[in-house]
Amino acid sequence: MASQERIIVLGGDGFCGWPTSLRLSREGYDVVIVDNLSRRKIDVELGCQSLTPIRPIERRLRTWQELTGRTIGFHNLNIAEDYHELEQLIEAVRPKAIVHFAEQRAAPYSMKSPRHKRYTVDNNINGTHNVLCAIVESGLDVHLVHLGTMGVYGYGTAGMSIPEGYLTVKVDIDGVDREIEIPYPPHPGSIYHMTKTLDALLFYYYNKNDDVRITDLHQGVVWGTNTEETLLHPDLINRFDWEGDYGTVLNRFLVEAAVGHPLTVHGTGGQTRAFIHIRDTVRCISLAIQHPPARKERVKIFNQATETHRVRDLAALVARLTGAEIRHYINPRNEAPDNELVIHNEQFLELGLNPITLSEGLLQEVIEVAARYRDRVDQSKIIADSRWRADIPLDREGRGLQTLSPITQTVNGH
Ligand code: NAD
Ligand code: USQ
Repeated sequence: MASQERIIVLGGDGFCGWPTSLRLSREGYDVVIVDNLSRRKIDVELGCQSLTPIRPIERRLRTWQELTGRTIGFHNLNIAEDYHELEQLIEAVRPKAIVHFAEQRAAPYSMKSPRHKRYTVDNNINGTHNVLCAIVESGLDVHLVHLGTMGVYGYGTAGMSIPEGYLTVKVDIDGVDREIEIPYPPHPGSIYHMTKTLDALLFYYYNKNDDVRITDLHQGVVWGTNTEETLLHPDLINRFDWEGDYGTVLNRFLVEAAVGHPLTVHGTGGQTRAFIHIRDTVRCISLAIQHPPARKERVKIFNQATETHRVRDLAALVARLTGAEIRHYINPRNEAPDNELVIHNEQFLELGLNPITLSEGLLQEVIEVAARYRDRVDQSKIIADSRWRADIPLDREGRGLQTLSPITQTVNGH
């Protein structure tokens, strides 16, 4: 890597952005974080806190500087609103790449109310558009690396493997069969996921019209909490979401087990999702920065996920490791009760990613973190109370598998 290469990390105070910023700094990049700390404010709105005691950003950065001698810059900007400041920052920093994590990322939060739907759309779409527009206005050749989601594809695969972004289809052109590649048809399952499909259209346009070099990482559900760098000092600890809106499924099950709450399986637990450990998230982003698309190359899309699991299998695994009770709740979401999911992810493997897969060692590590901080969990915030439609009843107790199927069918129409 050439010395003095700079990277701007948008959303660098968040769950994926913080460990990525540390990793990139350690690799020798000059890192500048932009974050409006909205995620910390949402904790206040929801009346809960990260399982782990995260420090203020200023203290995080001071401790990193004391430990490593490396400085990470910080700018408190709202990328969805502070366009002029963002554009000036890009011109001043002249980054090799911008890594874009700065979006409202919880599907349940995006479905809570009309206000939350509108906030998620305004924040995510304006933010992404401002970044693209500012790159073009700066006149610089900046590689944009965006964190997207596997959820843009939906989770129904019609019996095939989900390709990395582009689908090969056969069409009849003037009576001759031709194969063409088209962007995979979007099939979002929440307002949040929908914003990621709209982001993809913005990328398509700015890549086509302005030759902006873009990598879109379609990431699966992230689990785990620590990376090599966040383990260096307690001040560097990563955030860990567990409550009903932001907590993701496997991390939630591990916290629920630690506090003696039943594991909250939504519906039958037949949903299959793609997963990645946070340590592979940071590796993948580093690899994506090292392998930018060529100028005028189309948007490069990677599936950033290393394995797939069915929700009820994850619950069974956590129950076996911890003795936790499994309980089935009416699914608050409008999603298929069962799905198969097979994905392609060869591009990162070819670049040298050696994937971390679900192992008892790594699960134990998270179980230990959960046990250490379990007093910080307010159990009344565990059940997901955001529902995809007003006619889905809120289930605080868990109805049991016997009564579940008819209720799910009536409510969700599946
Ligand atoms: P997070 O909420 O922990 O971090 C997002 C950060 O962006 C926060 O620090 C927040 O304050 C900041 N931010 C939000 N809007 C902003 C704005 N307008 N201006 C400036 N800063 C803003 O989320 P995360 O889990 O780190 O996710 C990061 C990205 O990765 C998201 O785009 C998400 O869609 C994607 N992703 C996450 C997961 C996961 O399981 N966590 C999985 C797949 C994809
Ligand atoms: N689920 C449960 N019980 C729970 C929580 C979730 O059964 O207590 C189920 C959900 O109903 C869903 C599945 O587990 O079927 C995954 O839910 P999740 O909350 O772990 O993940 P999701 O809402 O899809 O969103 C997360 C991140 C998001 C990212 C996405 C990747 O919050 O930012 O985009 O994972 S993906 O799922 O591949 O689209």
